[in-house]
Amino acid sequence: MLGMKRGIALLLLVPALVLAQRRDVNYDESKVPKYTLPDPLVCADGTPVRDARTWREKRRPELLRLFEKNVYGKSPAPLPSMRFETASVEERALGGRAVRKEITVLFNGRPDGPRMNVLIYVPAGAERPVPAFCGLNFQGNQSICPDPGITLSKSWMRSRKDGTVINHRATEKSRGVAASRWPVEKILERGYALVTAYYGDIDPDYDDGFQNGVHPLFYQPGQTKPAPDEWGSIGAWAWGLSRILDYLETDPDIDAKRVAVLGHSRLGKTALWAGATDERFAIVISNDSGCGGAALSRRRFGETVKAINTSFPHWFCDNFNKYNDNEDALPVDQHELIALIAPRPVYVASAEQDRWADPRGEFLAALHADPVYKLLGAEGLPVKEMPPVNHPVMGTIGYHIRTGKHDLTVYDWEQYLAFADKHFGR
Ligand code: GTR
Repeated sequence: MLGMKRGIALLLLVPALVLAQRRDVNYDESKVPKYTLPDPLVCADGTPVRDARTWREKRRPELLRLFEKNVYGKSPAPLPSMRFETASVEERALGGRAVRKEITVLFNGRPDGPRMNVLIYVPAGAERPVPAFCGLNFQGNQSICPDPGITLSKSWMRSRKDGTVINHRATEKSRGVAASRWPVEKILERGYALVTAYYGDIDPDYDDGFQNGVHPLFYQPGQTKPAPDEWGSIGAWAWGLSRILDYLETDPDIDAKRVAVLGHSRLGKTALWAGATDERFAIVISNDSGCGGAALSRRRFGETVKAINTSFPHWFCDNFNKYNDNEDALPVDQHELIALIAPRPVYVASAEQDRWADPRGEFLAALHADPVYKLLGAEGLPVKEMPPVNHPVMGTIGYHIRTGKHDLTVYDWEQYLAFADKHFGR
């Protein structure tokens, strides 16, 4: 009884706490505290990194371990029993403009185990293998395009008042609801394949103590949840992107050496971590990823480490909680996450009204990753100051801030297509 009362009191308290937090968020540039960023080109033992070899052999592995231990947690290797099954192929999808395929990834090889449904559109008539954009979606594969041939997701989803998700299951009404974020025909016309999967197939996005999704497949005897330095949900989603790439390496239609990984918001954080941990991703694109993504944690502008750990206790590893209101103690900051992608092309995008994600902090992280790109002989970021809105810059590091709100838009995609054309030599 007492437990129940406490439960109810907590239930009442949590939204109040979240509100209080949102009220004292800092949106005032003059109130950004003074901070010193860790130098990506100085090792933990003080050794300066003056050549590519020291970066590759010493500093890069060290930074990767620091991010695993303190931020996202360490992810396991895939199970040898993992299997791919072709669920459907339609040679004349989208009025003949595309081949549509659906692939099931059985994470432990068993049909009753967790599975991910991957949707692939390959441009019809293109010379194959083609390069691809690959990213997770928020509301099921059927949400990205009104194509009636896409299998409706049966996975758990957050219910929505608009009738697209009822009782945690997607409805027919959800077909194409996210189409503005996925300009499929434009991507195909430009000669790229599009590869996507629902992020909840890998791990449903709520705090259940990691009893569902892929985490339990990897528990040691007696283990019931990830250790403080083991993967949270972002780690799992990024791991899932790598499993999609494992499949793409077996698909003769796709050039797996030219796959750009992209994501919006929490899935932008995920795309960056996937690109940092898996060097097979040739280009990495972060759309409005914010705190725990491209934005510098030490700025404490908009969403903070404490705010994100409070609202989403399952996204990062448990050790990340040590940095709530304690950002200066972090042995890394997010510019070093971008640096882990070097010298591969990376694009960071912000939106003017998306102050919660700290656009300036996202730009500065890209800027402070630049020395690593330069050390490795890449062009890096071609500017030193934040460009005006709607003025994209594209070196090996790309950046734009566009007008408008937190979203993934056709404008964003136009820049990503141009960036991929540039780097894939098209
Ligand atoms: C917000 C969260 C952000 C961002 C966003 C999203 O509530 O605070 O960090 O990830 O969700 O993913 O849409």
